[in-house]
Amino acid sequence: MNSATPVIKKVMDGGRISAEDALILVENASIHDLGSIAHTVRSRLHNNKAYFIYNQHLNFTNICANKCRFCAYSKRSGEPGAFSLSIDQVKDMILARSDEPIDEIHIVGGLNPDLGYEYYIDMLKTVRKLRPKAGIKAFTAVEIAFLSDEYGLTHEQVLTDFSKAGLDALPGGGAEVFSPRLRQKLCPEKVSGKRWLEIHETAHKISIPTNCTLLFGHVETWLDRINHLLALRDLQDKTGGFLCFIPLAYQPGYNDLNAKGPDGVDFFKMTAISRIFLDNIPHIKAYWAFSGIKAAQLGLWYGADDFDGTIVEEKIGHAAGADTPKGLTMEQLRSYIREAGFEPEQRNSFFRISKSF
Ligand code: V47
Ligand code: SF4
Repeated sequence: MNSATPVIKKVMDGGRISAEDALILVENASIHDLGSIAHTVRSRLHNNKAYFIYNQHLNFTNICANKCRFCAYSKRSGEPGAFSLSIDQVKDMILARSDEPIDEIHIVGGLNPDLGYEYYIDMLKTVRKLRPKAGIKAFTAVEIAFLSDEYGLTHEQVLTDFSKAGLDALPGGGAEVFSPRLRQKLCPEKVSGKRWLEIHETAHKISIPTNCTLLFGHVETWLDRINHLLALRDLQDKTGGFLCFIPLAYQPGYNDLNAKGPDGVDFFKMTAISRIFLDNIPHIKAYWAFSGIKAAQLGLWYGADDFDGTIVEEKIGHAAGADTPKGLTMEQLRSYIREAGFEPEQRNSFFRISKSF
């Protein structure tokens, strides 16, 4: 008997698998079996639905005090291509699309010490005023930690100030891989995995929901990946505040890491094991901007239920050579989902359905 058989049975019976079980699955189950059980789990939760959102990405600066080895987006102040948007420029970017019924503004940036704490508050208030009904999903735990250190505030204070200024949710970036050994290699200046988790726990405590991610397909092993998923699942057992997990496919261009990036089989196995293992996180995202549209469509058959959104315009993966479009229209999103064999459901930042088709 294949050692994966009892683990497959456990999943099919609705049981929770251990980290050891997950390793057995990824090492011994065929990609078809993995896809099939991930699809069963996904269908129990979401039937034939696949979600998407009308969103706008806003990257307000690429100047960053860190130098993560996988990042092609960040620049030093004064370097050619370095930029920071003024609050008026942020306003213009939001106003330029005021005729579109955008449901979410996704805001992230580098760690730029020249902006000041009030800049963040002003930006949130400005966006909230111009887009009173949209969800504002802004600032990774890495940015929250940076502001807390820079301005001598607790994580809770920063999150509370931001929530009062309009913040609705935190994106999942900055988690990378929690292994301290790998973080030392990949992003030695970045906050530890432990602190990333603490910030999300604090956000959940004060009713700010968050997303979570894993950057995969570079120098990490399956054991590193599963340990990362286990830390997320443990926190979710405690707080229930994660909305969605996003396996972020590493983009290998123009950065110092010199790693290859995941191939198709790796992408589908990673998506499937995420759905199977994270039995307490409601949504798994197939992030088309990093995986490619074709892989994201098939990702919906390997456990994913969310297709992200229009984006316009994705900058972080594209700086690292992503060859996907920088954005999609709502019509394109609907038709990619339909052509993949699923029912498109337009959602908001909290994954509440705003429109069925
Ligand atoms: O934290 C940086 C990653 C993240 C590369 O929460 C890279 O809904 C791949 O977190 N290859 C930001 N990834 C993106 C992110 C995200 C995106 C979409 C939706 C949500 C959400 C979150 O991008 C960073 C870092 O992990 N990143 N460089 C690279 N070369
Ligand atoms: Fe800075 Fe984020 Fe890039 Fe790291 S991944 S260098 S923290 S912008």
